[in-house]
Amino acid sequence: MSLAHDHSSIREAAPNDLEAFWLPFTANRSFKKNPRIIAGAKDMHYITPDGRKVMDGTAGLWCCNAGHSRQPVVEAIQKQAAELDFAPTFQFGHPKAFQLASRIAAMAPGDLDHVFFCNSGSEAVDTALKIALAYWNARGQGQRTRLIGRERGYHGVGFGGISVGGIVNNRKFFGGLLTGVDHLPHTYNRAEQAFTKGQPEWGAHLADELERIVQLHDASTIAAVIVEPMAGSTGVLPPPKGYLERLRAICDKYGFLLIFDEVISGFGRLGTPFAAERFGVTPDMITFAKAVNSGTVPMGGVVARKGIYDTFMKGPEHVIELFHGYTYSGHPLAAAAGVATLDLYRDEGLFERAAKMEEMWADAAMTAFKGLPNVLDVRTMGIVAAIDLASRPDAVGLRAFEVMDKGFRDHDVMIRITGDTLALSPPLTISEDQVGELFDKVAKTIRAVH
Ligand code: PXG
Repeated sequence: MSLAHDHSSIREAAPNDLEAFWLPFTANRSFKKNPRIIAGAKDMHYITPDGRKVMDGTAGLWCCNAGHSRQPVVEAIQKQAAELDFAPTFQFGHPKAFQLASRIAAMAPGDLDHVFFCNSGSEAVDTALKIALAYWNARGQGQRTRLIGRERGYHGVGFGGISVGGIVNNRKFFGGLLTGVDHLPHTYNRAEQAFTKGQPEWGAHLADELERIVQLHDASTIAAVIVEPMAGSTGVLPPPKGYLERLRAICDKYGFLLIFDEVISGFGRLGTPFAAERFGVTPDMITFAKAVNSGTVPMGGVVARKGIYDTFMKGPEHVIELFHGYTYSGHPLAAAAGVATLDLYRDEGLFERAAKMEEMWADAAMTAFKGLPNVLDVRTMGIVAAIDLASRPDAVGLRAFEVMDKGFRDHDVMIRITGDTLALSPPLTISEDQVGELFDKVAKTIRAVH
């Protein structure tokens, strides 16, 4: 192949051909007929190729908690790329990964003191599940292999995550999944909970279903229970009052490890560093990703309690204690972005700001959306709001899809959807005026879609 030919094929292929990129979790054919392209971002806004400012109602995908393209984070990434682009963390280390781990451990409650890095929420979940299994092995209880998840749970898209997860479409096409998994029931009941701000009163008893699962499988076979403290992806389900406490108590009774998947709830989304702190329930492991560096460079991780880490730290000292890790675990760019982002969160008091704004956010959401056409429920928690729309009988998901599409094209707002639920989770830098503007745009869009 001649060089000239090479060049022309590159020219032909880029930048206007949308075919090659198979978009994730996207209706590809519809998108490619009429794409929604984003070319830039700054603070609270995305910018389209024709220069239109679109308000980011979703912090990207729940990740840009500090707002977009913040100067200190941009500079930290640039500086790191010039100084140390990559270094292995298998048998070597570099300063930023240690720094970031210490910072995260300090933010996590109790003796959640050790941080294992990976590159996404999905990897974080697989890592936590593997640590749980290996932990019981190390303790001579290798028969504890069962993993308990929850209906409607989202734990990413790895085989471990979809196995313990409870989103039907994420599971049903992908074969037999992990064996030895069982599920708690989800906690949503519209008749009991509709239009609740924060934690619903009804539903704590659903944690007792773990006792039923114990009766079926026996406690000696169960390694860990994993839940999102506030279910996010399924459409935002705050935990019923007392639910997480009961789950913790039952796990303690039988010795199960309790894993909180905080990929969405971590880093200020609920007004505290982790949801564990907000709910006053300390899990044995926390998974995180997304907002650890405000979504700038792929990164995820697991924070484990001291007792878990210590269990592995035995035997000959030259022998690897946990046979697990990723080439990019603790990648320098991701770690540098993480340290700079945590500085921003601290210096701007963004978590405290979110906590203070929560009441106003919740009141404004109820005022803006309750009573609009097709709205069946509104839920809020931290700086998160979800709006359930009635499904069209012949096309589940289409009404929300049209709201998302119209919001972007006609009302300059980015909205996230799952089924017929709209989810809002803007950067934590949002001002009170911008909350009003955001809800106004979304309400107008809901009214415009029939
Ligand atoms: N756990 C939880 C609780 C999540 O919310 C993951 C794991 C997986 O993370 P990665 O980085 O592998 O995607 C997630 C991801 C949405 C939405 O709109 C939510 C996620 C991702 C994309 C969209 O609800 N959550």
